[in-house]
Amino acid sequence: MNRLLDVGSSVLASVVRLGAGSQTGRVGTRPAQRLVLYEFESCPFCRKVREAFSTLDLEAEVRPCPKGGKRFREELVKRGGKAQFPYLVDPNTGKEMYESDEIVRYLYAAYGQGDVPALLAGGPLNDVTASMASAVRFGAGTRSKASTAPAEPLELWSYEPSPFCRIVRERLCALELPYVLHNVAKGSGAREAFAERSGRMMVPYLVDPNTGTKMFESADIVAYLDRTYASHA
Ligand SMILES: N[C@@H](CCC(=O)N[C@@H](CS)C(=O)NCC(=O)O)C(=O)O
Repeated sequence: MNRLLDVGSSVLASVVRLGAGSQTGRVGTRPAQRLVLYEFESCPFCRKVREAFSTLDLEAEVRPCPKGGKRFREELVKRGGKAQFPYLVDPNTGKEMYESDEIVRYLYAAYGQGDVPALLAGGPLNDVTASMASAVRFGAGTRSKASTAPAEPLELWSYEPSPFCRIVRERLCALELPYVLHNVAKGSGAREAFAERSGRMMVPYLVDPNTGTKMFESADIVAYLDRTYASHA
């Protein structure tokens, strides 16, 4: 896709969702262990859950499940019984669940302050705008592309509505690359440590422990992911 159209449509996706996930808020108890999320980037229901993760300043171990993908879809069917996304696993409480609205309510009860903000609460308007955000991205991050599985999950510093982070998450998703999602929205308690570690406060930032790669710049990251993991049969 032409870069201008790519970035412009990604900005539009965030505008349609009124920037949900750009700022932390109503943050509560911190989980001892990272939560696990089966999802795919363009799924509107998964989007609402990722927005909640970003707003609640939570990290996730993301297992991308694009359509046509095998790596984690089959794992989820064995685990939860069906291929429906999103699916949350909380190793801290042993809870596992389908249904985005239920997941968002659970996250706010366990790791927020109870109430769910209007922008993330259930309701047709939120589902429609979350779907519109996928439509303006032409469904990027929906279908799998053949790839080699990494031995270790990658790590991405991101926040949900960043147009550049979205472009990277879409590719991680299409390639079914598992990754640790470090959310660093405005107000995040993780920002300072991240800036110290990476040298500047800018996202997306990718660390690939499999190759020792550390990099900024969405276009470069996407090119790196394709070069390193996409199958070129
Ligand atoms: N009511 C569910 C709807 C979830 C849903 O319909 N997810 C779609 C993706 S957007 C799905 O899992 N489709 C099956 C598939 O992708 O194979 C929720 O809010 O979580």
